[in-house]
Amino acid sequence: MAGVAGLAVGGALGYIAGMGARAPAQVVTGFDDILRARGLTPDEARAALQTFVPPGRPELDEFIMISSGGHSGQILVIGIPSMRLLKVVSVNTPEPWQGWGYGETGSMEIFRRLKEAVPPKIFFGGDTHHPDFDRRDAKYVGEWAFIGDKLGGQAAAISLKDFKTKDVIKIPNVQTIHGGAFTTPNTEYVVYVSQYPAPRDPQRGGYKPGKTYVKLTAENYKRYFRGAMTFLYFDRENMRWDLTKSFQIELPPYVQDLASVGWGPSDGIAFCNSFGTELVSTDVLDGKVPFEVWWGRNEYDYLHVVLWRKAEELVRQGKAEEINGIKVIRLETAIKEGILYFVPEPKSPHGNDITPSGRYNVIGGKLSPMVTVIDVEKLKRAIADRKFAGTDDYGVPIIRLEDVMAAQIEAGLGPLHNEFDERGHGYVSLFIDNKVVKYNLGPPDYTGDKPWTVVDKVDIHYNVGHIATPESNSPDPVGKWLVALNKWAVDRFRLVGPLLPQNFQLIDITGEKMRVVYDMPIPLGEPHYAKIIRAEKIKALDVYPPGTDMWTFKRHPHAIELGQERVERKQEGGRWVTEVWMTVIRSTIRPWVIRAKQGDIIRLHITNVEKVRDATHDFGVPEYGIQVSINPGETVDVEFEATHPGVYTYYCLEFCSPLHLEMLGFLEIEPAE
Ligand code: RUQ
Ligand code: CUA
Repeated sequence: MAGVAGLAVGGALGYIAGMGARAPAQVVTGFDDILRARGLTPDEARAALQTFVPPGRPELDEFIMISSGGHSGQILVIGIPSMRLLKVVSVNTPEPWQGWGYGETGSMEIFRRLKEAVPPKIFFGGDTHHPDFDRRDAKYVGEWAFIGDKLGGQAAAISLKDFKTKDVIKIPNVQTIHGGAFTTPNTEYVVYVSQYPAPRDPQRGGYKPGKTYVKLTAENYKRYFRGAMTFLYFDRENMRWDLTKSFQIELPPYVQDLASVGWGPSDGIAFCNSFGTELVSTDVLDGKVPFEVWWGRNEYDYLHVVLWRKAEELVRQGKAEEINGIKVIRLETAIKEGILYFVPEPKSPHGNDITPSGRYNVIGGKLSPMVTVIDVEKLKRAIADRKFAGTDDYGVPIIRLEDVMAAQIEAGLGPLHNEFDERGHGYVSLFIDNKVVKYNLGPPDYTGDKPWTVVDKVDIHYNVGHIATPESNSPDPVGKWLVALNKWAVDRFRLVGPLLPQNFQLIDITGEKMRVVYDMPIPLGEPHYAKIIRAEKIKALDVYPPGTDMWTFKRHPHAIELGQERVERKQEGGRWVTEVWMTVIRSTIRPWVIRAKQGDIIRLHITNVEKVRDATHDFGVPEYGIQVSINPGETVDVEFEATHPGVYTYYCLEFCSPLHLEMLGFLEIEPAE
């Protein structure tokens, strides 16, 4: 015995000694040693210290960034300045870990409704673009986040109490959307603007997926295709989009692009850019001229100016028609009632963003090196004085750019999006120049002696789209950090194959010179926009109160306590239903045997009776595609049809305890005679 013990000790010592021999200890005593050992410059070391969040100090992430998950159809939650990914919230796409679309009744219901709304094919993808927060007096609140999905033409609402999606809908009468989500100053509505125009039914108007057909000719495009600006009402009590309280404004078939919603001096005004005001021609449709050539012909496109509070009034007066479940203000009505105006803007503009004072809308030129600034005071005056330069082909009044422009700033090539700080600066992303440019605004945002002047530039890597500063596009931004959402990373990360990550770059904007301090790889294509909020505004739950239904935040009608588990087999409308009230707790699923018959509806109500943080259990049924997540305190419903006989081992998928592997049960499905 003694001999064996001796051997073991000798072996262990030998191993340690061997390790020492392979990697001679480099004793690191001070900062300088680390810099030398890692070959870091003092600047790089400073950047590391600015962004580093040591283990156990989560409060050092002062801000939370909610980013579009791009093609994943989801939302990314990122801590700032650490740039650590904290969460992926499933929105438009099924996600197994969160049990989103894998048998849990509420999420299945959302996907069922989306499928019903879009007959050709249920949409399991994504092109999520722009998130926004709920607002009070135009300032971010942080109880809700909203996002739009371009490919799906969908709108989603996410509660920031539990960071779960509560509703996703297909927006009526549109095919794709881009300019959304943008919330109005007190979250009266969430604005979503269509991107590509869709055909309208020549008799009834409106667009129905899988139904509406109009022969594609230049003439029909002009006559029957339309865009739309949608004001969606979100019912925070019921946590559902409510189309009965929403409305839509029909727009000409230009390609509507990014939107913005004003406050303060611009309160009541919603904007969106456009391109493609050339419509389509027979040459385009015959394949002789490509779109990007045809749509570059006009020197100007139109900034759309929509008086949405007035539009709301028109809806109240019954001047909207109900089409496909939403009240629509037809284009003719919008023109006649004076709620829609155009301002010509340098061709193919992109972003338009409101400065903190609410006084200016700053427009990215995309193909023009200019950032064009619209003064809403002048704009309101021009509308009040009916000072127009004519109309477009549909009769929409056009306001002269000279009459409403405050300034043009020569920023550089490819200006896309603007963000702001509280010191009177704007920041614009330059897609072609690969830069972020900082400039002074004008009064009242900036009161110094060099308004509308570029003051700094920094190189980014590479192809920046949106940028984000904390609480920008609100009256209350924080000029501390700027995140550049870069589409290309090229050489910034270790090569992992031809498909490269995107690059979120953190830029310190506190000093006179902007400094890039961090590169964050994003292995999802391609997040468009992100919004950053003061972290203390987010008041997330740590556990749910016992028996909570996440779809109502109320006690679930089928929540039970430990010991109340039961199985009932009964007839319901001519069908057999096996209904089970279950609990999960470390390390037991109760009941651990469920017997049913082939053809039964299996209906489960599973309560996680845990009361401590992080004690989440999962519930999976193999071969039936069931996977749900039950967080501490939560009660979750699962329903599926027992189509195939067999004996199936259901089990918990979270390694929740030492006896996690024993956390299982059997579902016996007896064959039908
Ligand atoms: S827009 S950069 Cu939606 Cu610019 Cu993507
Ligand atoms: Cu519960 Cu593993």
